[in-house]
Amino acid sequence: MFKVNCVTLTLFSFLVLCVAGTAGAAEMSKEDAHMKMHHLHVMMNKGVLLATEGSNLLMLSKTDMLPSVDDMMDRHGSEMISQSRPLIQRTMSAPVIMELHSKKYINDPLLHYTEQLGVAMIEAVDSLEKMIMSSTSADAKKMSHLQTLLNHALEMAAEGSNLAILGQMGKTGEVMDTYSIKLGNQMMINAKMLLSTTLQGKTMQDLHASGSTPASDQMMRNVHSFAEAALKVIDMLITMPPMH
Ligand SMILES: [Cu+2]
Repeated sequence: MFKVNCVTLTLFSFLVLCVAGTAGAAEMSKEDAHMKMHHLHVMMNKGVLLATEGSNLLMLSKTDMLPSVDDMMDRHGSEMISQSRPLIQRTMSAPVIMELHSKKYINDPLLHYTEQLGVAMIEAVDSLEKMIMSSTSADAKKMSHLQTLLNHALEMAAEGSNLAILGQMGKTGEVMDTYSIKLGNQMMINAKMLLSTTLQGKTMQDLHASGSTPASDQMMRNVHSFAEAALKVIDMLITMPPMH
């Protein structure tokens, strides 16, 4: 009788441990995991915004429009750009990502997506860090203007993405959530249109015709490599897997 009880007790303990083990592995629900990933996407978008806003300040500081603040603008812009990459990289290696890697979400498409998005964003930031901000020639000034438009396109996409994510969190009631998602999606689509209009517009064509081509001019080459990287990010933001 005692033997049977022992076996029963052992089996019972084993079952309890199994159930406890399963409960431990499932403590992060899929919804919870996706919510965490989307929080990271908001931070990554902020990383991109730091670089584009910094780049705009830097370009403005080279226009000699207000020399008394040019130095400050230059310093502030450079600082913002330099904070961008660490923010994106730190987010990509956040403890929650490591946690997801080690659990059942290792094959979750959203985890893979986040990594790819980070890589694409770093490429765009790379491009802004390398940008030559010379505005001495008339063509260089025009290129700065076009770069501002391209920066704005990427900013609009990042901000639109954040609005869409905010709506998907589902915390502000159905009417506002739906509005937030719709407005965010529209901003991302408009961002893509702005980018391609800037790249293919008459001003760009005239610059190429006047000799400032990607092959002959370093600044134009930078503008185009940024546009390519920015388009990749915008496309990825448009196709971000929804939270639910
Ligand atoms: Cu061009």
